[in-house]
Amino acid sequence: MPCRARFGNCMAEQERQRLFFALWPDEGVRRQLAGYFALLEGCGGRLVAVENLHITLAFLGSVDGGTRQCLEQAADKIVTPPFTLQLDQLGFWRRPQVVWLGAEDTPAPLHALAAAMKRAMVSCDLEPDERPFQAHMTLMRKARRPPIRTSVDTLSWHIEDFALVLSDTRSGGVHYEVLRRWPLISA
Ligand code: 3AM
Repeated sequence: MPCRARFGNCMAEQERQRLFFALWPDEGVRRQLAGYFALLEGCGGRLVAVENLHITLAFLGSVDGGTRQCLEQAADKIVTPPFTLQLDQLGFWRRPQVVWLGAEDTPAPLHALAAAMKRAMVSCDLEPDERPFQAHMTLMRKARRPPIRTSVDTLSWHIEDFALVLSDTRSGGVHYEVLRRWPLISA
């Protein structure tokens, strides 16, 4: 049946949402992540709210309901085993002005997951980021200086799922809402 907006039942065709796939920490990991903020005191930027910390797997942009459905169906088919990410490095990207927490070693399942995300995007007619995936958790935005220390105490984060997240910009700042999670599974 064609969509007629005035009948209010055409969500799939009408409403666009700004979405991304992410690794989403639980409360325990978030508490540990907040411990790294003290190392960024001289960087001069704005700390990311603890409840917003995440690792982006793929930024999807502003998508309509049909595309969201397509992406969810593609995510249903992703088979990647759980893995542990050893977060052990602070880094600074000068141009986007972000300070991030990352890992010296990216586990193979994380590379596989990021690659699967790109394939999912292509299968839903979206253009994935051409740059190679670099796992990072943004801790600070609008940073002016790099952190003094780059090698930091390791946080071992065991990852058992990934999430589809809605990004909603409000007057008080950005708000993220986890819409759905998929468990990581071994073949
Ligand atoms: O995880 P990070 O901080 O690297 O910067 C945004 C954030 O990345 C990024 O998507 C993540 C979740 O919001 N992002 C926002 N707008 C973007 C855009 N137009 C974007 N990435 C690429 N293109």
